[in-house]
Amino acid sequence: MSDIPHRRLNPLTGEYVLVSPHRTQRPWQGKVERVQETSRPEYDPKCYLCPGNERAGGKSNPQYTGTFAFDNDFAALLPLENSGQAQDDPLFRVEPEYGICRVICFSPRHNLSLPELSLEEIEDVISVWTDETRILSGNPNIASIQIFENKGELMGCSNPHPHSQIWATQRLPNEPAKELIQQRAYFAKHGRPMLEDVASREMEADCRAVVINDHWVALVPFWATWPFETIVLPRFRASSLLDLDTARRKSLADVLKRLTTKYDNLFEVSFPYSMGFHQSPFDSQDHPEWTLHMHFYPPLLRSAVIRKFMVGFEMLGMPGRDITPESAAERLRELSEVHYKNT
Ligand code: H2U
Ligand code: ZN
Repeated sequence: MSDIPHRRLNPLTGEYVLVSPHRTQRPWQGKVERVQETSRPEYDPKCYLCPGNERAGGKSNPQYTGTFAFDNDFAALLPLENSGQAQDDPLFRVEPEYGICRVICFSPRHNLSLPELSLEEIEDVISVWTDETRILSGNPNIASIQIFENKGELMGCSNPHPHSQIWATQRLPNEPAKELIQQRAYFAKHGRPMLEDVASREMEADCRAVVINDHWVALVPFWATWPFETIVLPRFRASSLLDLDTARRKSLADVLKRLTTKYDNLFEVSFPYSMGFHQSPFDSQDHPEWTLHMHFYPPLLRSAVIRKFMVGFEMLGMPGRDITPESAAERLRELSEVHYKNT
């Protein structure tokens, strides 16, 4: 199968991806292009996320020394319930949407990124994500919480200061909504959560796993679309961050540090991506079908500058890839877990 074009089903979304491995007989023959990374200061007086600085919205940041969370000054959603006008037209439907947008700084240090933080610092970030989830999920108008990091100019990130965002909404956005339908159907048919079965099958198969520890596995999914896409799965039952104890938060920090270090080492560049958690809906129903997981969607393909574009057939037909998920996983697995800046 590995050399012949085929399509693979993504059981989480119900959508297919086209795999065309014959197009890259030797995917790594091209020379690795390096980019000169400009070094950034620990503190940037012009950065709106650095401690003590004034933000674009006019508020000032405290002299924070660890993590720092605040309401997004330019929120995409407003905390006003049912304020807008609904329009029940089959062709021009409108539904008002309520939401809360937060920004979470990982560190006061302007020039660090996730893999460069200590394990304790990453654990603190996970604890803040968990606390935010607890508070937001207690709001009766919130049903879905997206925690994500947009990293790198390539991903449209506006500021290199290490930070993530949270958008909490009244309804499920498209991606979690698809995942809910698919996980529910699998659970109804097999009596087990889909992603628990994926994690145990992948542990047996051992050809797509990239980083493993006692509680977590990070792997290139069988159905990956982006060249070096990964999914982080728990090896225990959990449907949201609220289900993690201290040991599991600690070991998640370990997996995140090792995975993002490998990512940086792949092309020796601070690796751009969008990553985030998919937690169960917070809609006061039970969600035995749902497994907490993280997606990493990095755009780079062959070097620090050559990225994948989702265009042409991929926009009009279906997403596709040339290098197989198995060869991407092998490549990531071989990489060192010592950050290239420290060697
Ligand atoms: P990125 O993660 O894409 O870089 O976006 C940073 C967020 O920070 C963005 O949503 C917010 C923007 O609205 N922001 C503030 O809340 N205050 C500011 O002073 C500038 C940016
Ligand atoms: Zn900064």
